[in-house]
Amino acid sequence: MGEKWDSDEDVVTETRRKTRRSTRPPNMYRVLLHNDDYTTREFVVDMLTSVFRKSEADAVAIMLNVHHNGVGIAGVYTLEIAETKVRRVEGLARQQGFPLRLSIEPED
Ligand code: TYC
Repeated sequence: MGEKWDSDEDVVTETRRKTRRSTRPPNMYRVLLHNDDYTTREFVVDMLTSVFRKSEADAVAIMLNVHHNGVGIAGVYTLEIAETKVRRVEGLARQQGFPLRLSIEPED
């Protein structure tokens, strides 16, 4: 009578909810790279290889795409990783006096 926490129903409900939460894929975010007239091509390629782990060929292709179209995708990550990469690149860029801009947008 009135035993609140040991019914089979409670145990099953809590177990299922936790399992579902832990297996849901994380929300993903695009890191966008914006063109400007001052940041060197070499800096952009170097940060794409070092921070975004692109191959040299992919880095050059992304840089040229941004140079010609104004904006392009540097990579797609969870929010915390996207924010960390943006902060690292902005730090490197400012150290060298470049106005390079990046932004983050939800993938879906
Ligand atoms: N437009 C720059 C130049 O001609 C190169 C560049 C490419 C800068 C991509 C920023 O996100 C960028 N030096």
